[in-house]
Amino acid sequence: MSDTDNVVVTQSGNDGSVLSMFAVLAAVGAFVIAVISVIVVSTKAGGGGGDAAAAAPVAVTATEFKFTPGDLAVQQGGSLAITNGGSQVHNLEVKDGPKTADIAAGGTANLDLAALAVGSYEYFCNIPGHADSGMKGTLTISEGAPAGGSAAGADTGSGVSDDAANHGGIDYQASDEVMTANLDAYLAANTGKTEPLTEGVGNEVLAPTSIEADGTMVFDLEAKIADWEVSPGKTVQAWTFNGMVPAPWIKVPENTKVRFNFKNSLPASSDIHWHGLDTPNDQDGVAPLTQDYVQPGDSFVYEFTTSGRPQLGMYHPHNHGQIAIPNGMMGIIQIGDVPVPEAGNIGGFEIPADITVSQEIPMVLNDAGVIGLTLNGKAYPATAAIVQNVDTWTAMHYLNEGLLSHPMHLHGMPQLIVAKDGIPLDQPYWADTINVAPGERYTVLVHPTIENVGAWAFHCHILNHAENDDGLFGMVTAWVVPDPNAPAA
Ligand SMILES: [Cu+2]
Repeated sequence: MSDTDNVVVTQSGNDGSVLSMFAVLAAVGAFVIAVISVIVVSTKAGGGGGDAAAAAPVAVTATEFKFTPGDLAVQQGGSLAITNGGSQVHNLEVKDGPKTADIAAGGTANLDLAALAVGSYEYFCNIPGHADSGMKGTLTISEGAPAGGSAAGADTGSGVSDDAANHGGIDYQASDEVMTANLDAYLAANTGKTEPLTEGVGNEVLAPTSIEADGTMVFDLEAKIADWEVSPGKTVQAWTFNGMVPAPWIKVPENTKVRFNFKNSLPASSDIHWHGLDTPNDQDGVAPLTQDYVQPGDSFVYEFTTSGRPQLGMYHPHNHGQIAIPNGMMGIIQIGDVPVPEAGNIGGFEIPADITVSQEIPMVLNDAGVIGLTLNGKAYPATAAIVQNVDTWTAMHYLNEGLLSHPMHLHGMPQLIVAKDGIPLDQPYWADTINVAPGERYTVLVHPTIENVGAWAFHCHILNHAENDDGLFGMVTAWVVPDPNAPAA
């Protein structure tokens, strides 16, 4: 196997038989939803505080990923009673104003708004990524009792009900209609019937700028802010390498000299850390520990010789990493080829002696910053389907560049884990769900047989990373195994 044999799937749809999958795909419309229930706890306002405020606290509930109600009206001098009805930690911060401490799932907090003058304010959850996922709204402070009063004891005004049949006030039928429309759009784009749903594709393989006489491969990487369309109509100001999210995929052979000309066009100092690669200490890219900051407008040259063994690294800034990485500065750097297991029996499956990897798929996970809950920088329905023919071997490289763990679950076929953090496993093993923690990499092989024909859901199994009130969203895509016996469309 050589690098040139490998095909990077970014948008699929080049396989005519995929079109014949439509019937199967339609039947998959209910994928995931069958196992997902959205748990949203509604609340009424707690009892009033007993202090002399003109009105009792206004109730607001935080869930993944919204506040209910979204628009808050509070009389001047009043307060908020916040309940975390979700499954993650949330908080509530008024922009340039007061904020709560973090509130654990099921917890409550009161927020005194007495310091706020009459006017309109933005408020949000300040956990990274949550505001961008929808946890924000408008707070209006009024002189008298607010019109339509969302005061204590009143209904929240958004149809939220304590009725157990309708947790969180979701209109299930409307939700299904949105989900069906999203699936139709996803399928049409992934079968080439329509243009891609978003502009821009990440993980493009980076060609060397030059290769010097001694074989040194030279690459140019520029850190810069660029527009990035995460999902249809949602374009954000991403922090990028070379304008794409994820960053360009760098593939280099073993035992090879590399040089990276890094230019920093960000408004912040930066660096590049080669996470998981063998480098000399002064090339590890951790300013100011191993090098000076690379200031805005400045450049830095990284040089090292790649390892003599295969490695799967990720590259990202260390300096201001908590902002830069979730906002998009995350990429794969791969040394050598995919490790494949030796012939034999693994967990009851016969592994042949002559495995050829027919395609390599990057799977860069994120959950925060302006990019948010995404696969390869795109949120469903803008995610790319993975298309794999029967009896072939696909390698997938998971890299988690986010702040949370993501149990990545493939329906229908198990995944053979062949490397952890780029290091080949002596004893590869099969799993249908692989929990990828921040910083981790897993390389897996998938091998569908004729029994596996169909379009299979593939998603993060933290339920609210894959579903919201509009059905499937975020970290969801499909793994499509075309029927080799289907007539060409
Ligand atoms: Cu997840």
